[in-house]
Amino acid sequence: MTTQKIALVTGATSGIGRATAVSLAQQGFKIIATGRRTQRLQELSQQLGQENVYPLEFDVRDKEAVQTAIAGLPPEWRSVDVLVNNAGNAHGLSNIQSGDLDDWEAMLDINVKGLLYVTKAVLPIMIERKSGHIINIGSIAGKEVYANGNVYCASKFAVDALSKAMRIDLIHEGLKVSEVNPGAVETEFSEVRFKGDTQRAATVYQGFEALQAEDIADLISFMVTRPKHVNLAEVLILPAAQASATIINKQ
Ligand code: NDP
Ligand code: 8X3
Repeated sequence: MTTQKIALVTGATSGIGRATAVSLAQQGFKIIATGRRTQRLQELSQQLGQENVYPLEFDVRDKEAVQTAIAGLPPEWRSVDVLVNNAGNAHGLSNIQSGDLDDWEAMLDINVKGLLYVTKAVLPIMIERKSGHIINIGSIAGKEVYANGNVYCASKFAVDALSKAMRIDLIHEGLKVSEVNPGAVETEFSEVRFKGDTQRAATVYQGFEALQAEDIADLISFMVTRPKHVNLAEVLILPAAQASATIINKQ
């Protein structure tokens, strides 16, 4: 059996999840990398070494697929020490009266229910071993509502509530639960939000120095390598130019 710790990172095909997989691998973790884009999972595996990465393709909205994939982990990959619930996105940016039902469902299904499905599948492994650390990726949008953010903000407020609830419920199982709440991070996030409109997406990060995915990955690596008695329970991480969800010092 391996003595290396194992981290399962959802949404490891892009942005924060991908950078977290790379950073944790550099810290000596073996990585179960999940996402829908198989090709990208294979590329990550090639980059980090096939012995260090177990690519696991599933859509977090599909609870059977999530359960089957995690239950089917080979014994040497089963002892998940760290779960990074990162997979998620915003879909659209419009007021409540013109919001799109499919967008709303996608955000609630992926950001909230998907996080729950993955957590439910991984928890028995951690509880059995009385050890594990869950990191949920929330957002500043889970702390403050902003104009036209409605359902995305609601999904991240839910992540905030669930992180607090998990910390309470899992304390007697010996598990740590933490939440990372980033401000603006330059990833594919805005491309997804604006449905492939790369020009509009680029304007989000113009005029200031946004966080990079690696900044969040550094933080997560730090959090999961603290001594056993320490839990950084909740961290709000912003670009230096950002003061709130909507106040950004753009030049
Ligand atoms: P990216 O769009 O770069 O990455 C999103 C990741 O989520 C991809 O790996 C994608 O993988 C995965 N994902 C999306 N939908 C699904 C699905 N249905 N099933 C499985 N995986 C899915 O965005 P970020 O890296 O920025 O976002 C990561 C997290 O950080 C999200 O939870 C986001 O809300 C949060 N966040 C982002 C901020 C930002 O400014 N960028 C700020 C605060 C929080 P694939 O498409 O291959 O399935
Ligand atoms: C992503 C950050 O401000 O676009 O969660 O909602 S924001």
